[in-house]
Amino acid sequence: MTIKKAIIIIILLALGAGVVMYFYGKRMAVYEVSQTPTAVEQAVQQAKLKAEADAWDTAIKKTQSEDKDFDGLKDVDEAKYGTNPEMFDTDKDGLSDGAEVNLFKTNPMKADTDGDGKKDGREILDNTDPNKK
Ligand SMILES: [Ca+2]
Ligand SMILES: [Ca+2]
Ligand SMILES: [Ca+2]
Ligand SMILES: [Ca+2]
Repeated sequence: MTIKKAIIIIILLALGAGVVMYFYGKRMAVYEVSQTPTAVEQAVQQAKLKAEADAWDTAIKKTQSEDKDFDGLKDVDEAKYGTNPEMFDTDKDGLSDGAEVNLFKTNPMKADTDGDGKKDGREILDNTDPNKK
């Protein structure tokens, strides 16, 4: 092996090592960036959370403007049924006004819709029909 050949081999080896180190360094840089959220990503995340919170807030306010006592019956409907728009369970039978009207079809103004001596809420718990004696 001539000295010239040996030098060329050494240069090639050095180049190869340099290329490897170069790509390794780049990969590490990419890895670090992907592990640490950038300020932009954090801002985007925060904006998303805020938008979500705002959406909830709007939804709650909208519900409250239509259904003050959150019983599932809108204020306009409470006026129709004669129930108290500020009372969750107007006849105090254990069922909310909304549940009586929409779910059980019982009278939201009468604690004992069928008059059998058992309140509507009790009948639902006992699995009996609150609309039938
Ligand atoms: Ca209501
Ligand atoms: Ca009720
Ligand atoms: Ca009732
Ligand atoms: Ca009853």
